[in-house]
Amino acid sequence: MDTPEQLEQFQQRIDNGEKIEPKDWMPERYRKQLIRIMSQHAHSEIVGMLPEGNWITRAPSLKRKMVLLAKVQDEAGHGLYLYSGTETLGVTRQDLIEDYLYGNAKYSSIFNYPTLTYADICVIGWLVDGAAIVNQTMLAKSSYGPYSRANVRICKEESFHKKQGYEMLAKMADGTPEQQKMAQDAVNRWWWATLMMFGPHDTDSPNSAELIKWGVKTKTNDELRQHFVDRMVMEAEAIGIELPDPDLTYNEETGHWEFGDIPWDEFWSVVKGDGPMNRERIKARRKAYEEGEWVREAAKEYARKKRLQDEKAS
Ligand code: FAQ
Repeated sequence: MDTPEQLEQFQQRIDNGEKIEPKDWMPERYRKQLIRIMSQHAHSEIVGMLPEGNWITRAPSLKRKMVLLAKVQDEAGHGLYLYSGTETLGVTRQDLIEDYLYGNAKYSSIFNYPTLTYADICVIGWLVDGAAIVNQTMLAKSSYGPYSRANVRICKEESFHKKQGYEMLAKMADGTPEQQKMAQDAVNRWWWATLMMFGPHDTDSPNSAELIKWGVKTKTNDELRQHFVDRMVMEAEAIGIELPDPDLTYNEETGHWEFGDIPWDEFWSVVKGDGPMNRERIKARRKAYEEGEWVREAAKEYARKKRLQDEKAS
């Protein structure tokens, strides 16, 4: 049981801006919330390789193929830092992955949409990585040391991802009428789904207040979404792309762009497993996990033999 004194001292550390490290005392609920958010983030990075991986063999040039390969590989790396970070909270990677593949653990709604043309790859870089950076720059200031440090590194890489997506989209938007149409069509399909990545409105977000009190999140879902929209309006305009929202209006008083209603029914349907690609994504991940069993076994055996050898040698 967490005592009131322990909770008070813990809150004091958070309010002083100290980082909490794995061996420090923490409330059980703080540990549980971190496991939830960090593992959801890790699963998202891994499943997020699928929509883009779909286009590696069909990239339009060798240069684009190399960039996309590097990007997808970076996402795998992010998943690995995040699983390692989550393991510092006393859970095993295997349990986390199995909870996601055969249980109830969530991953980001955004990866349950299909990538229909190469313009979708440009838009994932620009919008999806762009949204991820806004969210994860905030998480880089998180109170939990390992999560904060993982996000610092992730954001550096995501920043390259966003730039390559924006550069490709700018080229397409300045290309032939067919390319311009492809670029606009991809933005039209991904815009609302990207706004949903930030999670429900603050009034419908059961976790936000607690996460903010404990410094895991330092901004709310709506604050981050607004920051993202304000940036994207300028970036879209600069390359001649229209955002598919007739209600986008600049409010002189607040200095922010107001936007239309987000289709929340669609969001909750995707979160509950009924999005366009949910079943296909989970099937692909289960197949990879089950077919990789022998690799995990071989790695474990190698580590066991190496440990025995090292013990003998010392
Ligand atoms: N999708 O109370 P809140 C990336 C759930 S990585 C699915 O507001 P919270 C890199 C939420 O879990 C993208 N479920 O929750 C990349 C909760 O359910 P629960 C992933 C969602 O935690 C780029 C319920 O709704 N990033 O893109 C979503 O305070 C390109 C109520 O919500 C992270 O995971 C959603 N969008 O805020 C890779 C960052 N939103 O668990 C490849 C870490 C909400 O109570 C290519 N996570 N839910 O049953 C976070 O920042 C937060 O967890 C939020 C949600 C903001 C996602």
